[in-house]
Amino acid sequence: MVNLAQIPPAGLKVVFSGPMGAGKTTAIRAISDGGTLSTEVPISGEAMGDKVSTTVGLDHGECRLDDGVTLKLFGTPGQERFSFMWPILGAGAFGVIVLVDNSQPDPVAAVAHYLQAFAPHVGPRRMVVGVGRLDSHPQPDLDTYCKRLAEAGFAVPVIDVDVRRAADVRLLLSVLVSMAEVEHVHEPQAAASERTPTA
Ligand SMILES: Nc1nc2c(ncn2[C@@H]2O[C@H](COP(=O)(O)OP(=O)(O)OP(=O)(O)O)[C@@H](O)[C@H]2O)c(=O)[nH]1
Ligand SMILES: [Mg+2]
Repeated sequence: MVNLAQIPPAGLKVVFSGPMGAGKTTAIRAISDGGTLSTEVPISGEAMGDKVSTTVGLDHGECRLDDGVTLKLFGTPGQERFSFMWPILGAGAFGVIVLVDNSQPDPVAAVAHYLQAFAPHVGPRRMVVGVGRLDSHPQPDLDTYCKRLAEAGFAVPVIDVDVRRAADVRLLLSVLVSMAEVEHVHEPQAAASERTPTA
């Protein structure tokens, strides 16, 4: 795991992003240890299944991984008209989790769009992708994601998730934190000089 001595007492800031309805708010609610902050308003257009509200500011929650690492979780709005919030929330982040709903049109392109937007804040090795609804919508499959994202310059882990389940969200977060340890082992100089972000 990540070097605990380098983690600031306030914890590591992790951002959940991805398109509208991908499950950012759901994921933060599923995993947070205490209460969460949400900025939801009713969806003005057609409802998306059982989803009746959308984030217009941010989500916030906090959780502690099994190894004691505290994570401060921030969710972005998915709608492009609120994209001004993305760099605000991405600033100083340790890592980013991009969620996507596989039932939506061209979800791989959507993921690439969000990876592109957040890479300047965290670098390509601090991002993980969670794909939802693969059970009901198996295409594109995870291999297709990995191949197309690698072609776009993003060699990131891509994981099958149901963000309503805390265990799945915990897995995404654990993989993200573990990636920092890989950096640490293989790039000691880079790891030593990297920032130790807080919220
Ligand atoms: N059936 C099914 N529903 C899911 C799954 N994952 C998430 N959902 C549902 O999808 C919806 C996701 O909504 P939100 O969590 O509000 O999505 P969001 O990404 O925060 O959306 P915005 O804030 O509008 O950008 C919720 O109603 C979840 O219950 C899944 O794997 N299967
Ligand atoms: Mg939301």
